Amino acid sequence: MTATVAGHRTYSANPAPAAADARVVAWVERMAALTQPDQIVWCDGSDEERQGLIDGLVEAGTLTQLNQDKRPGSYLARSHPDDVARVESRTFICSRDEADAGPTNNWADPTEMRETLDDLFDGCMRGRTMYVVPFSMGPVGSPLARVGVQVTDSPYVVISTGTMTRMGTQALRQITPNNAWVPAVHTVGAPLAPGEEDVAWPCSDTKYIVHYPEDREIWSYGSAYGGNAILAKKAFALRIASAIGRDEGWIAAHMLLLKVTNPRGRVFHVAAAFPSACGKTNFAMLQPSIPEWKVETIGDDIAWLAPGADGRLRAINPEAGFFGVAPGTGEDTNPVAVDMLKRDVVFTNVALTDDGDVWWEGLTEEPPAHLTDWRGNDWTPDSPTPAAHPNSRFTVAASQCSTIADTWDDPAGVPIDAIIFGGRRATNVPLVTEARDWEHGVYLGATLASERTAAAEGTVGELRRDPFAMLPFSGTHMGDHWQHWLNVGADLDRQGEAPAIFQVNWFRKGEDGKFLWPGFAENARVLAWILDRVDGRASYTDGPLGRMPVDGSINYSAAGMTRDKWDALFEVNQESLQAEAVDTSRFLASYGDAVPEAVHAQHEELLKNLN
Ligand code: GTP
Ligand code: SPV
Ligand code: MN
Repeated sequence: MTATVAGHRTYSANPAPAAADARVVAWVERMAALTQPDQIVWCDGSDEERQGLIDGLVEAGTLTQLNQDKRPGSYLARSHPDDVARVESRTFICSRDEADAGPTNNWADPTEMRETLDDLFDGCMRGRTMYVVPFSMGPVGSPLARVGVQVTDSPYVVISTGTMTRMGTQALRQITPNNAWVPAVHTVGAPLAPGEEDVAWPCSDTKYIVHYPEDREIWSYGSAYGGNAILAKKAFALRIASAIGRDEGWIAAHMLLLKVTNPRGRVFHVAAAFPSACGKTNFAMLQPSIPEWKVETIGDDIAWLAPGADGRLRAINPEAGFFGVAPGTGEDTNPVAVDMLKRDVVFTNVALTDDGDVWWEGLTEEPPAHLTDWRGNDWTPDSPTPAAHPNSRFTVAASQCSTIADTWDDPAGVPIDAIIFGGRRATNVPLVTEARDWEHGVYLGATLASERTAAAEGTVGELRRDPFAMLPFSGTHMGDHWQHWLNVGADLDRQGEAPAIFQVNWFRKGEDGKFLWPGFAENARVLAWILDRVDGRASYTDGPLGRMPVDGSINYSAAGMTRDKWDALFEVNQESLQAEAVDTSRFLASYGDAVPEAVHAQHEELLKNLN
């Protein structure tokens, strides 16, 4: 059956499944009338549906099937060379009041933005199929889970969302007349004229990733890459969720989640916030160099933290898969990931070997003699550019991870014992410090800084503030986000259940410009100290930046470290810390009166400690 819509295009009438809530059906019809796709497909999340989409993508040239003996069920996608990472400059928080977006977000008036987008989306899906993709963030039916529906004209985005979320009919059934759901509209922004040949990676030079925090609504135009397009992830689970969480008393965090069992059998759960491409996936899949400690994976990118009925902070991983950075993933750095990527993976922008397998910088020490690079060009080890794009990624189901914890999808979440903040810091920040209390911990999170990576546009290596590793992901004023952390912590504290907070830095460099700390598996020694602190077993010494391990409480020589290097990792350089504190004063001033009193007080305390 076809129906006539705006203009003179026709499309199959909305074939909504019986499970669909009337509001969803009406919204899909409105979106179809605006974007004018040739047809509408409601996704059920079945294996057959996924395979059908993949077959279509192979035919369209978007995906290349890899050598099925080497990588069964796996495919390579090559994006348009200008569509390779998140675009922070085109990401908008359109709160009604500009002050609610804060100084760190791009803001636009929601009424004006809606007009702009209505024009832009008018007919944007012509010649394409609109997929309706219902999804649950968090275990289906969990009180901590939230649901959304994305419409998209990108089958690549559909299969990615299928891996990254609980997608399909089960999620759709969660939307009933009285509960909230998040609508997300996505287009690659490349309508096809009748008979026009498609390209392998349709996208547009014009890009908008727009959030309406009060309406809990997302609109994205022009990109098919990662967080720009898989709207369940950063747009929903962080930006919109941070606004929902602020109103409902829970926290959306850019954090990995770990389950750790100590040698005495005590189980801990840890949440850690590191900025993009700063080691969350690595830490989430840590294989401890101290084998008496067991580390299991719960999540690698996003955590939703909610105070539980028992007074403890509980966490779920709202995702169901990993969209991980490929370069740097090798047997030495992340053997769990290497093993996880043996089958059923979609790789994007990595290099192709001559025998139909994948390669990226860091997978093996020796690069193959010949490759096809991420742009599809011949590549040899002499080539001046990397074979894989620095932000090339793998998309894989969490269930494929050999270290996934049996509780990773517990609908009740897991209780958090320790919170860690970390960044890429060549100087100043010690290997590990413990905050004196929750307010000091919030100060460490609020003033977090890190060197930029390839995960978004911008100059790699440039130091910038990335409070709570949420700079690109907050749907609220960042100052409100800090206050929210303080409020949640104060409640936990009253019940004596506030998790301890720590700061780590795997990336401090020596005078030779090399990393001082071996990192990766050896990070387990730091994690063990952290959890021994929580367990009341490890001693500390007070420093101006917080509590540090006493001599002998971390066996650094077993990690191959010299005494000199170890001391350098904890060096407190008064002069350069004072310079950083001056910068922090400026940073806090840029937030005006939105800085919580407790954050100011912590800053004053640091200034005092440094004198
Ligand atoms: P997003 O998915 O972008 O949010 O990032 P992520 O934090 O999950 O990033 P990921 O774990 O993929 O970070 C990868 C980068 O961090 C690679 O360049 C790794 O080599 C580097 N890395 C991870 N752990 C360590 C470590 O302990 N030491 C050093 N030196 N580098 C590390
Ligand atoms: C990040 O940039 O922090 C990511 C990748 O996790 S993306 O989903 O593209 O935002
Ligand atoms: Mn991330």
